[in-house]
Amino acid sequence: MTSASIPASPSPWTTPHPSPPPTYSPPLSFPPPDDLVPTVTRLHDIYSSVDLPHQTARWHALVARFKALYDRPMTFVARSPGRVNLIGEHIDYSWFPVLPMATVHDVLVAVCVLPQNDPATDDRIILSNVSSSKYPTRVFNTHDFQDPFFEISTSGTDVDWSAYFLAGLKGALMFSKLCATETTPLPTMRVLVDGDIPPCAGLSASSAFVCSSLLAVLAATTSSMIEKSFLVNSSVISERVLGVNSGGMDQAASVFGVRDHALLVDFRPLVSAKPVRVLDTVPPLCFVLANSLVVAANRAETGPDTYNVRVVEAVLAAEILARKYTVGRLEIRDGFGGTLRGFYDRVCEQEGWTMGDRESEERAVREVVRRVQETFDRDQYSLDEVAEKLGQKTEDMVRKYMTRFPIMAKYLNLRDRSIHVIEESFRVKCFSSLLASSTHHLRTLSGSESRPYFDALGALMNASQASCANLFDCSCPEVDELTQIARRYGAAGSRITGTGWGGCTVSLVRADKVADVIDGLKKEYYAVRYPELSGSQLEQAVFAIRPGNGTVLAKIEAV
Ligand code: NG1
Repeated sequence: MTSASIPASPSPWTTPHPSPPPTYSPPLSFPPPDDLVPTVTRLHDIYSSVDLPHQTARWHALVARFKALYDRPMTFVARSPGRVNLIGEHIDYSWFPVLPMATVHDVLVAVCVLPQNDPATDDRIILSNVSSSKYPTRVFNTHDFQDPFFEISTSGTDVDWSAYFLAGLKGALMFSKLCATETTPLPTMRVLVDGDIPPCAGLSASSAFVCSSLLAVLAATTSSMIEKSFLVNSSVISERVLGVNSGGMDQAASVFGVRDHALLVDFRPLVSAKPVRVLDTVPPLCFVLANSLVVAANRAETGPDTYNVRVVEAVLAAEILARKYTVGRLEIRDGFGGTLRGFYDRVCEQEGWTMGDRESEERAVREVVRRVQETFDRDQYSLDEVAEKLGQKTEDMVRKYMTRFPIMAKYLNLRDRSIHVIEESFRVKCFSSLLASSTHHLRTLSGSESRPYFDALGALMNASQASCANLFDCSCPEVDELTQIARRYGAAGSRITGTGWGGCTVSLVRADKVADVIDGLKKEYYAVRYPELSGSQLEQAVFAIRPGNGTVLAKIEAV
C-alpha cells in the first residue's frame, strides 16, 4: 500500500488559467444555510421535478409497505442523502475544506411511534427493510438501551445492517443525555428503511443511514428542532462506534445538501457548509458517476490497512512536522492528534503570511511541501523510525495512535500522504473559486468561450486523481481505467470519489457530451469487464448526477 518513489504528480498550481482568468476569491459571499434540520410536508420540498415521478412512486410503495407490515401508518420519515465528493479526497480528517455535493439517492427511515396507551405497545423496536431478503428484520427491546453507552456488536468482518441504525440510536441517546435535552424515554417504535444509494461504492450509504437513524430517534424522543451542525457532529461520533475514524465530510454533505449546489465544507472553527451553485454555465456543467463495481475500502474488512492507516499517517506527519519546526502544540482533533491543517495554519502565522489570494496560498503550499520533503526524505519508515522522529517510544506511539481504531501496518508513508493532503487542499480552493466565479461570468458566454473554464476545472480533477493514485495510493486499476475512458470520450476531468480502493468515479462533463461519455464507459468498461450486467444494472452503474437536497424530517400529508 505504499508507493515506491515520488511520482511526477501534476502540480496543482500549474493548472492552466481559463481566459479571462477568474479572480481568486473563495466563495464566501453566499448566505450560510439555515441552521435547523427542516421539517417538510411535500415531496416537492425534497426532490426536483425531474425526480418527482420516480420518487412519488417509491414513497407510495413505502407508505403501502409500512401499512401492510405494521398495520398502522408511518408518522414521519427521516431522510438523508448520499454524497459525491467533487474534489478534496482524504483531507477532511486533516481538517482541510472539501467540496462534495449531496445526491438525490438517499436513505429513508420511516417511523411510527406507538403511544403508551396503544394496546400494541410492547417495548419493542421492530426494524425492517424494504429489501427484506438482503436485510432481514431485527427486533430490539427498548430496555436494552437504557444505558446509552450500550455495546453494538461489530465483531469480525460481518457487520449486520442493523448496526448502522443502532449507531444512530446510540448517538441520539448519548447526545440527549450529554446535552440534557428534554427527551422522553425511548418509545415503542416500528421502523421501515428504504435506501437507494448503491452500497460500498463510495457514496456514503452508511453515513446517510446513520444520519437518518439518529434523526429518526431524536424525532421520536424530543420535540425540539435539531440543529444541522449538531446532527453532523453527533453522526460523525456515532459512526465511530463502528470502527470508522470518520472525517466528517459525508455527514456534512448529507445534512447540509442544497439542490443544484456543491458545498464548500469546512471543519474549523465549527463544521459549516457554503453552497456553491454549479449549474449556471453555458452549456450546463454536468457530473457523470461511474461505479467501478470494485467494492470500495470497507472499514470493517479493509479499513485496518487502508483508511485507518491513512488517518494515522496524516496525524503522525502533522505531529512530527510541528515538533521539527517548533510551531507549538497543534489543536487536537477528536482526542487523537494534531492535523496537517493545524501545521499549515501555524506555518502561515509564524511567517506572517496573510492569506486570501492565490499567490499567497500557492507560496504557502510550496513552503509546506518543501518542509514535508525536508522532514521525510523517503516514502517508507518503520514504526520505530516514526517513533524516533516523534520523540516517543514505539510502544507509546502505538498505544496512543494505533489502538483506538484497528490498524495493520509495519511501515508508514508520511511524505507522500502529506504532500497529497497539502496540494489537494489547494486544488479545493482553486476549484471552488472557479465554480463560484462561473456563476457570475459564464451565463453570458457562448459554448466555446466557456471551454477554458471546463478545462481548468477538469485539470484540477485530473490532478486530484493522479495524486490519489500516486501519492495517496487510494485508487485501483479499474478506477484509473474509468477515468481514462471518460476523458477519452469528452469529460473535461475525471477522478475517484470517496474513500477509494474501488468505488465510483465522478467526471465533469459538458451537458452536450454526457451521452458520449456514458456510451463510451458502457462500451469500453462495462461491456468488457461486466458483460453479464442487465440494462437496469447498467443504468445504476453509470449515470448523470445532480446535486440534491440535504437531510429533512418529512411529515408528508399525502404522497
Ligand atoms: P466514504 O467514501 O463514504 O467511505 C470516507 C470518509 C470521508 C472521507 C472520504 C475520503 C467516513 C464515514 N467517510 O468516505 O470522511 O475521508 O473517505 O475523502 O469515514
